[in-house]
Amino acid sequence: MSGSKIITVQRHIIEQERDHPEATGELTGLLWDLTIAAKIISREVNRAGLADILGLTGQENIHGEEVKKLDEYANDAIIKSMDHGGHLCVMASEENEDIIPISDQYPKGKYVLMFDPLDGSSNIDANVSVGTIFSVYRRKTTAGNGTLEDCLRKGVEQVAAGYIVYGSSTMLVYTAGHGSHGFTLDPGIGEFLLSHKNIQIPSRGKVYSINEGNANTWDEGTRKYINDLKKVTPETGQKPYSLRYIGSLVADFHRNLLYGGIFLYPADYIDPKKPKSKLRLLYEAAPLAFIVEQAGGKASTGDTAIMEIKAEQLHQKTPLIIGSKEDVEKYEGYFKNK
Ligand code: FDP
Repeated sequence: MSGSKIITVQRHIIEQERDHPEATGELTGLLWDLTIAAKIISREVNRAGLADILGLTGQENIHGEEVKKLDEYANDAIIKSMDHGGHLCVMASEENEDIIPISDQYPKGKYVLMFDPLDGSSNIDANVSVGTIFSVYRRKTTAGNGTLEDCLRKGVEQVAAGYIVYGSSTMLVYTAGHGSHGFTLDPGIGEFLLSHKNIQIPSRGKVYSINEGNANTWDEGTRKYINDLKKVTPETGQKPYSLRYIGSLVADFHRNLLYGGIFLYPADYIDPKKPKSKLRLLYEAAPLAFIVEQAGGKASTGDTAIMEIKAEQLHQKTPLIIGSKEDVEKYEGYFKNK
């Protein structure tokens, strides 16, 4: 074992809170509860490949209950870990059409939790990394049950955000506004240990991540930008960027956060009067934007900062261009001049 300190996520959150004497400890409790949900989901995701032989999905389990699909399982795990802690007044999930109230039997807290329980779940049968994304806001209403108004927010109002990537190991990356920090789950002791302190995304990367099959649906600016990334200019030494696209947002984002690069999911302009986006503002774009900004990167629609968009609907969709600062800024130049 090397000489560096071993810091669990719990201790890290508590120490961050100590730097803020006004903190009540509620956010610490909330984030702690979330790590429990993350461990439960991680265990289940790791067993996914055994589903057919052990009869884990689509059949009845030993209690006679039908076993749920993993995304539903993850959704339930988060709701059941979070609803009774007294930290939340309302939740919203990518899996639920409406807001999720806190049951009358439980105390209400001052925070709002929004989450995508298992993003990229269409990849799960191929053993590709998937992830959970979460976002925390302070409530706007003052008492009782939280409302839709508490959920329809601007990214800049987030107090914490994070994701868990279930990959070759399980990692949690979170920010509470003081840098983005990464923790790796040690399955032997069941603890997330600090492995990536104060992550800084390189200001420029060598990788772009986009579904190029959609090229014919892109706006002119995006098409030109992607074409230019592939150019070779011997005079300036510019080499083509490499394409890396897993098709699982958390996994693509996580790789680019650590190595540098740009992830793009632009709008579909097949009908130029009605551009259509795919990714969700509240459950995907805003939390990842908070994390990337805390790591020195940038997130944009092409002409607007993701963090500045006020949600009008719970499941609102947005274009998402996210990653290394210089790469995102360069894209914005192309997008504006399209
Ligand atoms: P999925 O459809 O597998 O759930 O938001 C959902 C998402 O995955 C992201 O994780 C991923 O980045 C994106 O969709 C992939 O979309 P395309 O298949 O259209 O490339």
